[in-house]
Amino acid sequence: MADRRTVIVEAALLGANDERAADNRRRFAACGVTVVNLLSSPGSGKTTLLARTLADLGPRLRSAVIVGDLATDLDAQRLRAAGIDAVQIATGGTCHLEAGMVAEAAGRLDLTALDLLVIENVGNLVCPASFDLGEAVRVVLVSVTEGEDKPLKYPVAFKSAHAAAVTKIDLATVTGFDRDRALAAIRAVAPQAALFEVSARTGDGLDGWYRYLMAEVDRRAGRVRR
Ligand SMILES: Nc1nc2c(ncn2[C@@H]2O[C@H](COP(=O)(O)OP(=O)(O)O)[C@@H](O)[C@H]2O)c(=O)[nH]1
Ligand SMILES: [Mg+2]
Repeated sequence: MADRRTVIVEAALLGANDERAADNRRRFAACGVTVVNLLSSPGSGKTTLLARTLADLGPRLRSAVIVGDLATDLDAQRLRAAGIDAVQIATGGTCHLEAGMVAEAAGRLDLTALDLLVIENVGNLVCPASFDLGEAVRVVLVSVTEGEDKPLKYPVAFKSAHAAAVTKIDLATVTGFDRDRALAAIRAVAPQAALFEVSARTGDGLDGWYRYLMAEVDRRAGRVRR
């Protein structure tokens, strides 16, 4: 009985979230903004990659970030220090962002003035995977310091991703990172995902990642860039 009640409550929660996510998706499309939901464990390098990416693409792309954490606005402060418009959501203990929180935060931005809105989700490879935020593109990061098996252990986040990036590749040698095993693990659970290997520190691999993002933005804006 207890189990059945748990399942029913979860289904209702997810159903309500899905409706709000569908509202968000319509609103984002109407404003012509490409929305990316960025998922990873805490510390995989989401904020660092975003700060560098959006600063580098700044001349070509109007962007902003909604960032979720359990507490503090430290990430929003870091992003603003890099010249990026950022709105912080403090979830107060909730381990993921929900579509309603994103709707409220998006209301504080002029969406029509943006090409790209990135949502940095709460650092967690489990809960955020189940909550649609209304994004067009879902990206999951896994760093070389986390071990090669994480995609196999936390498959839901990878299965639902349009793109996956291995981060901190500048640390691969020192951590004894087994690249072939890691890429095979990602490929096994996320054969659909575009795959990148990047270092936000050295800049390695960022070109391909930038091309992917720009192509996603241009596709929605109906532009062809050469
Ligand atoms: N060596 C190296 N360290 C990185 C890289 N990206 C992030 N870091 C470091 O990893 C730590 C966590 O990064 P952060 O961006 O806060 O991760 P988040 O929790 O996923 O947002 C910080 O100390 C960063 O300086 C990278 O490409 N190379
Ligand atoms: Mg962060």
